[in-house]
Amino acid sequence: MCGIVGAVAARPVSEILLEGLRRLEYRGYDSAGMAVWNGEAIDRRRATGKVQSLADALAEQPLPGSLGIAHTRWATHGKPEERNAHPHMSGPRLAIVHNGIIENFEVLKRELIGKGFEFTSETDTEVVAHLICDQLNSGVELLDAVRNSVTRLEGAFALGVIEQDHPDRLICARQGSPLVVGVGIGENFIASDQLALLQVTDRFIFLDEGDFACLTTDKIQIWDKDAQPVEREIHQYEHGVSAADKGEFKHYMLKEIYEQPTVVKATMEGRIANGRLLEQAFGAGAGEIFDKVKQVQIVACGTSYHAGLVAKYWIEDLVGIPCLVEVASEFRYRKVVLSEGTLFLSVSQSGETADTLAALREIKDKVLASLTVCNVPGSSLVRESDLSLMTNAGPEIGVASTKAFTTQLVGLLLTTLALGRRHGMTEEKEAEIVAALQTLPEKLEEALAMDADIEAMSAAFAEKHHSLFLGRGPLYPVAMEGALKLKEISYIHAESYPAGELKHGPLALVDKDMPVVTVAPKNGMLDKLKANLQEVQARGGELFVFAGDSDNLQPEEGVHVLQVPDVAPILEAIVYTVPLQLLSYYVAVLKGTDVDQPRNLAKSVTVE
Ligand code: HGA
Repeated sequence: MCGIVGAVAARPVSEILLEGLRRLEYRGYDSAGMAVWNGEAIDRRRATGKVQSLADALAEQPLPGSLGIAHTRWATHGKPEERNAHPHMSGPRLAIVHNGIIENFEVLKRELIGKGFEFTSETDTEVVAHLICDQLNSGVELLDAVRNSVTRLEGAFALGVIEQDHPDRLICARQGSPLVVGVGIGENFIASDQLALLQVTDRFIFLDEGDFACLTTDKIQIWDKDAQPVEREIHQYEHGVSAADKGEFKHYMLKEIYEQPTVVKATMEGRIANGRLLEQAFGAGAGEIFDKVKQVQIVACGTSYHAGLVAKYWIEDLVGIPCLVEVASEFRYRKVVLSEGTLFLSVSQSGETADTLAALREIKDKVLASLTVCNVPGSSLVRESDLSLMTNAGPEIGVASTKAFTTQLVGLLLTTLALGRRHGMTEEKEAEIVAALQTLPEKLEEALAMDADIEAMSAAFAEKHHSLFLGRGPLYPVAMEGALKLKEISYIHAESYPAGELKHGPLALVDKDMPVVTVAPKNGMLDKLKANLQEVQARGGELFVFAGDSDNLQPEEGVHVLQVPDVAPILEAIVYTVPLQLLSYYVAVLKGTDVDQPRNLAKSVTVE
């Protein structure tokens, strides 16, 4: 979602910047722009729509010069119009690009208007340009002017700044939004991610939270959040894998499973600052809407429906308001009765899922507001919903959804926090969940380290025709998702049940040919779950347990136990998904099915 590129070089930079923007297009955006120092002044071009529209504008009126910044915008404050596109300028003097949200922009804007600054856009970003200019006007040196201004900002930002009296400097800062420095020879760059700069360098510095940097053609100076000069390590880019390239992986699905630590981080970036959720990440006016919500109706299909079911546990537990979840193909065709104050929440990878979209169109006028948690900015669901939260998973090529699911869960947990804040969740609770979320990338890495053990375990499934997946609480939808993955790519019949339902029917199916997979974290339900497992064992069923407390669940004849990393309870549903994804992947590989394009299935279900 949206992106920044910047360059300071001895050669013209506009082509480099344009190529960088093209490489960031996959993130989604609604307009693009560029500003370059042309030797006499800072000149700027902006265009709504595709980067190609900007390229056309540049072909007509080029931007020569060797210092520049460029941006693809996904609007949070102000419509996607040319006057709101970045870069934003303060007079002719200074241009900036910004990725993120300035939460206190209204206060700052009033102050700056009071000082005589004129605003030409509706964005939050423009305040940053004028704040810096205000400092410069009172004689503060450029670096200090940027630094002083940044300390006044609340929210999330990655910033690139150029100024006419210092045409040799590219200044940048980050807090909560991604920004990397690309290290060149006699030239240096900034960008929202490495992919944007691979045409000019393969050496990168990852800025830390609160870092501030000044780049010239031959020097990179960095200061940390306490304004202390710091040296940051230069990393060689090694992956050679682009978003739509399998790289070293045998299948897209495996690559996408392995991308999860990175993409869940991307889902949180720009949405969390100083240990708190940024409510405005959902769109303008989100807070006022969340205030009035009395009930949530989630509508989705397939994997996204499972994500919605997990969210129901979170919302009812942590927000304390009712949450209903339904598959879109049912919801759209029946007479639904919704109480006053309903927030319609759609979940979709593509944002084009036909049934979900039809459900939104059907219900839009009968609900308080609509929100979508979606992976494709600019998609129909995003355009037609009042509020949206992008999952930032990047392109998902494998038909069986993996990283889209875990990033949806992160998006839904952020939604839970946003609702919770307006419905009595304490700041401590919010901070506790945010802190847990920040450990998630690392916990997912640990779960991925189970790979070899799961591959070994998969042999037991290759010859089977049926299987059962069990879970309790929010882990029940995780079991549903595990069963769906196995069905989709290995064509083994898999059913999921809340473990407590076993004795009400499915136990009749259990025998030695029915593997039973269980997700069993270390929580209050473990003892109950153990009793359920004994029911299976007593009927000769073979058990495969992904356990949080393997000391308490010992392997024995017919019982296989794999230890899952110890995680905060709120993260269990996300982390326990990973071993189930790996299990279905390895079973499918053993069976020799078409993992990435399973028979009869399509990626984005845009038809009914
Ligand atoms: N809040 C700013 C920047 C949003 C963003 O990161 N877009 O790329 C705006 O609405 O312009």
